[in-house]
Amino acid sequence: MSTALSPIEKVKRESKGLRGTIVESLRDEITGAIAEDDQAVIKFHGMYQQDDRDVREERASKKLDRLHSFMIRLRLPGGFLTSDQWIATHDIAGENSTGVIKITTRQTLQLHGLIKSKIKPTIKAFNEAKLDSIATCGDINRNVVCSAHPKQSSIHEEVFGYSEKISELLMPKTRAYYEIWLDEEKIKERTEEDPLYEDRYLPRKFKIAIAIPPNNDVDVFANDIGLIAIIENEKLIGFNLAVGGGLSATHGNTETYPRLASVIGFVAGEKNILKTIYEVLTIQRDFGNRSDRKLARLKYTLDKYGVEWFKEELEKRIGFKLVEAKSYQFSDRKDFYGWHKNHQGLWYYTVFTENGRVLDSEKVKLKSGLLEVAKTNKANFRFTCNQNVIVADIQEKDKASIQRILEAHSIVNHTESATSIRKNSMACVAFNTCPLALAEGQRYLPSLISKIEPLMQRHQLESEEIVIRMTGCPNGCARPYVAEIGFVGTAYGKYNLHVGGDRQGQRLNKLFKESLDEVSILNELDQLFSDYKTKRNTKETLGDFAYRNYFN
Ligand code: SRM
Ligand code: SF4
Repeated sequence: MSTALSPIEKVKRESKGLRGTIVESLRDEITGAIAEDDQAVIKFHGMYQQDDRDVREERASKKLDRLHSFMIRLRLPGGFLTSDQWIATHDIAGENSTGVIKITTRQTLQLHGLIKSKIKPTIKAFNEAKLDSIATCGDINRNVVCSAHPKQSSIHEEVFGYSEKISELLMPKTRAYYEIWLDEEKIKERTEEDPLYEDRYLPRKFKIAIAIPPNNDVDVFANDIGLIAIIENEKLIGFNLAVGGGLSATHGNTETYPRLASVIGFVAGEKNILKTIYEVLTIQRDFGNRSDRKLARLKYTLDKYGVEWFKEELEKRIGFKLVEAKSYQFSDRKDFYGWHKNHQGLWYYTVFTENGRVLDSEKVKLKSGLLEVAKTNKANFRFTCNQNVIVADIQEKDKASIQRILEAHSIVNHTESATSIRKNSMACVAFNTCPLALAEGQRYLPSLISKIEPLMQRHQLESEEIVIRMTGCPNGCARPYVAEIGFVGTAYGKYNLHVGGDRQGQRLNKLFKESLDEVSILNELDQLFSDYKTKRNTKETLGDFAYRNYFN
């Protein structure tokens, strides 16, 4: 096994505080791309260089360069925007990108298709709206996600506050973002010492989620750190700490695997909670694999050294013992569509946003409708890890007028008429922008679901809320390994079929059939639904049934 540092390690260390040669790359008008090393550095500023894969081959045959553009991802801890910020995002998307606003599986927004010269104006415009994209990509802590729906609990605001505090705590200290994109003057004397990230940052990306039981809408166990809010007598008393979750695997590389986070204890009090999170990162910084990026996530560090070792090392660094984990129970992992009221009497409408794509279609004028809602200034916007938007914090007196806007743009009808399986589905971006896609994701799943719906009807299963997810490659961006039915792309038009995940995201599914085309997928599902219908136990979910029936 090689112990040489991976090339990205050198790029990070030599990046002069994440500056690299981005400024020079931006000035280069000969190409729409940026220098190779800068492509790694720019990720820490929340951007990816991409190219339009639909035209890649055609352009190559004409000896043309790839059609480069950039994707930008916002930092939105807990997934919250004010109405003014939504309007700004809408306008920026229209002026600078493809126009589609993409809600991600980590509760934030992405814009695609920015050409190089539009990056700076985009970041400036976001900055005016008090939004940034710092550290949403790269080997660093990413967007901190939090249970989305305030109906969930009276302590929602307090827990949501933690997502902001954690995000702040784990931000890089460099001013590179402000200098490069916002023309902040470079002050030579300014020290940029970063005790957490030093100059090497983390060995790999790092993800944190906070769940408020009984809903695991954030898929808390799929994260490097999962915090499970423990509530007693309507008060937040602290969090159970889970570490070492991560989903990616690489086809053909048996050293890689999805792993759910292990719950290692309970921690109370803001100071101790933040200290604990911080030190989990320092352990990963110091012990994570910096040679092989495929084995560099915290889950591999944990499995290499052992959970007990990890706990001891953590307790040494934090200076106190973790308490034994408290009991908790998850009963769901879903979004509560339609209207709901929270404990303060404020109203929330969760809009079904298929695969998180906010755009106007013939059926539903989602983008125009949300803009009109925002213009009333009577609602905020919250995003969910199931890729939906919640029109939020609406006062009783304003509810009827918001309802009228949602109806006029067919948003209510779209949300109410979608089938259960569609409303519980998710797909990753994949083609045409993702450079790693082997198969389609969000462009294909909706049509596949249209073919699965009649099967469900035939077996009288249409009211079942089965969690179904698809990704265009094994990286797992739509978390297919914790779905009841998961599709993982292997080649164009081919998917591995995984079944047997539970409904709450507490058990990984298993590979059931390999590299199926559409006809085979539908045949397999037909058989699965038939078995389920005839052999299931009372109230048994499809995932539990499949696990019991096929793998035990
Ligand atoms: Fe992801 C890489 C999209 C959530 C695991 N992911 C990518 C890239 C950036 C491709 C790349 O490296 O160039 C994709 C950009 C596509 C595009 O054109 O937009 C991409 N990931 C997404 C999003 C947008 C999917 C979506 O449709 O919503 C999600 C953005 C989340 C966010 O807002 O930050 C997204 N990615 C996830 C998740 C789910 C999660 O975090 O809950 C996972 C699995 C969980 C995990 O991290 O283990 C995930 N993405 C990956 C990986 C594998 C990481 C690993 O451990 O090996 C990669 C590839 C990599 O990092 O090398 C990846
Ligand atoms: Fe791209 Fe693969 Fe992630 Fe889908 S799962 S967005 S194809 S990296």
